[in-house]
Amino acid sequence: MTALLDRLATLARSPRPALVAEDGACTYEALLARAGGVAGALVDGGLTPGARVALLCEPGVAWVASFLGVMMSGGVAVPLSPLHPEAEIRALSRDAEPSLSLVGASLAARAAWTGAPALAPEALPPRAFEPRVDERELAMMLYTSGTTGRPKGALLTHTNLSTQAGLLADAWEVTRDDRLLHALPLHHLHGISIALLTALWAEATVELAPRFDRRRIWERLSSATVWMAVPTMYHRLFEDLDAQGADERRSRARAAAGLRLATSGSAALPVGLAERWRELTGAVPLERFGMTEIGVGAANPLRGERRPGTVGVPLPTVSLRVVDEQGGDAAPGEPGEIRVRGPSVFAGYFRRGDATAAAFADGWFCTGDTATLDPAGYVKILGRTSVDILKSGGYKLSALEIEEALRQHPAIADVAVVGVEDPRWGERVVAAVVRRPGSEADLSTQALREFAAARLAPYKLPHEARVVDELPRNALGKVQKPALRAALSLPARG
Ligand code: MLC
Ligand code: AMP
Repeated sequence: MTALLDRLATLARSPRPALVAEDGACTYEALLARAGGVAGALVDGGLTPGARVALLCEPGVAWVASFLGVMMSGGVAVPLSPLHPEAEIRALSRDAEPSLSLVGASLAARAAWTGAPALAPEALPPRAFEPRVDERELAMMLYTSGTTGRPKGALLTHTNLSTQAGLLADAWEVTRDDRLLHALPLHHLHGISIALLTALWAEATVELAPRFDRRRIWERLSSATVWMAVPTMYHRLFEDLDAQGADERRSRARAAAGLRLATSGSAALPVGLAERWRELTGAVPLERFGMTEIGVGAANPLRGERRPGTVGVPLPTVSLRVVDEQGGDAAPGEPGEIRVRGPSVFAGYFRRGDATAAAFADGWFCTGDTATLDPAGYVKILGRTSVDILKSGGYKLSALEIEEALRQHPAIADVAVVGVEDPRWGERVVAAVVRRPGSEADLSTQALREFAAARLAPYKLPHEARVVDELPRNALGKVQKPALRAALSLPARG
């Protein structure tokens, strides 16, 4: 058995509230019976250990029961997002080749997009199910954008998920008395593993918001003890706060100050935003650094000194180095690449032995993040090594994937996508396009967003499109993105 499933098995009779969501509320006992129903149905449906199961549900009890059910069945959960357009679900499903899919009743019309026989989790009768799963087996595959046009499936084992949940529950002292307000998307590590599984590990209650709705989050914060967010959410919360009258601002400040813990991750938290949260609540958010492939690597302490502008110190069980260009450990304060080793590091990319091999050096996972380590061991992230990886609102985006989608436009001869620093999104996605001679099509930002929306999730669409005469290229024909930024009078990144 696995540590996480073992722990959940001990909660199979727990009357404590596990979830409060749009599609209902349930105790641990009810949640695990529903998860058992899903696991049993998958096994009855012929699922073999290690086979992939696509998961397409709105956030809610059905999503969580489905996810846990796949884990219990020995299958590999492949969470897809209701935000994804048809073309993206079909492309990811072609890559994942799921044996079965679990598609929520409200999304039943999309079941065919997964290319697999679909079960509706709401229709599966609860039952007791005893998992027979080994720690080393795969539990989940998450699609992550990278320096190739197509997202890659990152494979996470039960050990990865158990280690992470246990580590974070310990580090953040999460207990059954906590109530986590959860508004993160459920197709990425932050929402699934860092937030949801950590809370379930500790038998805490999770309030799953159907989406990030600023007003509703402010309303619900007063009954939560823990809030986990990406920096853009903090920015959006302040935008909404600033629009309120004095009384409402005071009452919201009281709600936020009542939280035991507010964390930030997935992108850099601007120091000014951290300080505003401190003014409001008395403490800066606990900032931590993570990645789909490694889980949370470093975190500021719950009780010790939180240093704004840093992501804290490596978590126990995480070995973290900052490696200079010569491949040795960088001196304190000197920049280098963050490399990580330990039980939370993933098992590799699905059917991409080449990419997996390229991601490791001597057994260390190479994050592509540039950072310094100070003498006290605090990690400060300076930026990323690749210009083609952007972070907008906490989502990792591949410039190449967005370029590929725009290149399908008949009036676009050439295109390059760059990230530009932005107070709300962290980075804004700007596309420079070259018009095909003779074409008169509308290449405005709105027109290109509408065009690309059929191919890409809404958060991948360019915030801005600029028509240029040509793209600056070097002698090898590679677009010079720093020069392009300068030509567009966009500030340099980092
Ligand atoms: C929404 N939009 C975005 C966007 N999010 N555009 C660019 N980047 C984004 N991140 C678009 C919408 O489609 C919409 O377009 C317009 O912006 C306004 O949408 P909204 O719904 O009002 O935005 P909002 O709800 O405020 O969304 C912001 C957000 C969301 C922060 C809630 O982006 C989000 O959930 N981000 C979390 C990403 C995440 O979980 N990353 C974790 C990766 S794991 P239009 O055209 O309709 O106007 C990881 C490891 C780790 O990184 O360490 O955690
Ligand atoms: P993802 O691939 O979506 O899991 O995103 C992981 C990436 O997010 C990391 O490689 C970092 O670039 C970035 N990231 C996560 N947390 C932080 C943070 N606290 N500060 C800066 N960057 C972060």
